[in-house]
Amino acid sequence: MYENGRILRISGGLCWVLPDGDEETLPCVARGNVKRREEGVAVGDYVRISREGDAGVVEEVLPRRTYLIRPNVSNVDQAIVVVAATQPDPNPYFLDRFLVLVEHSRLDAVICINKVDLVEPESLRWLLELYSRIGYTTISTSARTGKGIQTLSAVLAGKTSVFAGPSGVGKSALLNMVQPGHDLAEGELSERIGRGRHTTREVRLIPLGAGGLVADTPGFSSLDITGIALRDLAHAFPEFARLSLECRFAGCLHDREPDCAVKDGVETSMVDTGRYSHYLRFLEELREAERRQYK
Ligand SMILES: Nc1nc2c(ncn2[C@@H]2O[C@H](COP(=O)(O)OP(=O)(O)OP(=O)(O)O)[C@@H](O)[C@H]2O)c(=O)[nH]1
Ligand SMILES: [Zn+2]
Repeated sequence: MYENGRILRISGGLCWVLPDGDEETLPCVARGNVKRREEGVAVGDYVRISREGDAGVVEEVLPRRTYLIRPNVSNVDQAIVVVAATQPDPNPYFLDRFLVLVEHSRLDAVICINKVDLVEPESLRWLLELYSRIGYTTISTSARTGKGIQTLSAVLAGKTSVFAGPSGVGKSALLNMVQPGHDLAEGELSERIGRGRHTTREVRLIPLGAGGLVADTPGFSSLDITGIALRDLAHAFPEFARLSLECRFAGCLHDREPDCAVKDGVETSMVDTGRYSHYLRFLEELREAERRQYK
């Protein structure tokens, strides 16, 4: 009889599967046909297993809904894109770049402004308003004071999430707040198998007390957008995608085309000028990459 489960970790040639309804992972080997899969086996995969004593066999990998590379993790529902209120100051260009990658991977994006203990709440209003108007869930947190951590836990509950965002914004600190002690277990394990604590290792999904799973390694670290097709870029801007139905041309790139509803939206302040200028910069970057490729 097969059981369903989820791969939380792959190491030492074993898949550590959390069977549905269980608390402990079960070490499993992959059946030959599973090993030979072109798509491979990844952390986050939903699998069917058969149990053999204290171990098991991965018999089948179920179709993936989403798939991220670096770190390789499948079936992620949402990315928590973290920016700092200050230290470092929020950079909307990089925030939009993360959002483009998240949208292109078909994940939901949640914007988390951390380190709110360091600023007056008023100074963040523009950022929260800009992104919530587009439709993003936004939360404000402090990993130092604990403000907003309950809200963050509620957002993570029942879903599979990755943190993303620039260096130094507090991604590790937030993970430690939502799941205290996950780091400790990691250190103990590394010691037991005789490696330093800071050796690179595979991504892991950490089960949260409040339900849900979160990757212990941030996603979208490369920020490379060149895999995105020109015509897909605007789909990664939800407010453009909505307006583009009104553009005169079906394939409108919202650049130099006449009768463009997105450009009209910039004129009437329906579309934020900063977001639009970031879009044009990304578009130019993609065109440049295409030119290099065909030269
Ligand atoms: N004041 C304040 N400091 C914070 C907060 N969250 C994190 N920090 C500090 O910011 C620094 C960076 O935090 P990290 O959690 O390492 O940031 P990170 O995003 O994981 O950084 P990388 O590992 O480089 O990607 C540390 O010194 C933290 O103590 C916060 O909410 N308030
Ligand atoms: Zn257009």
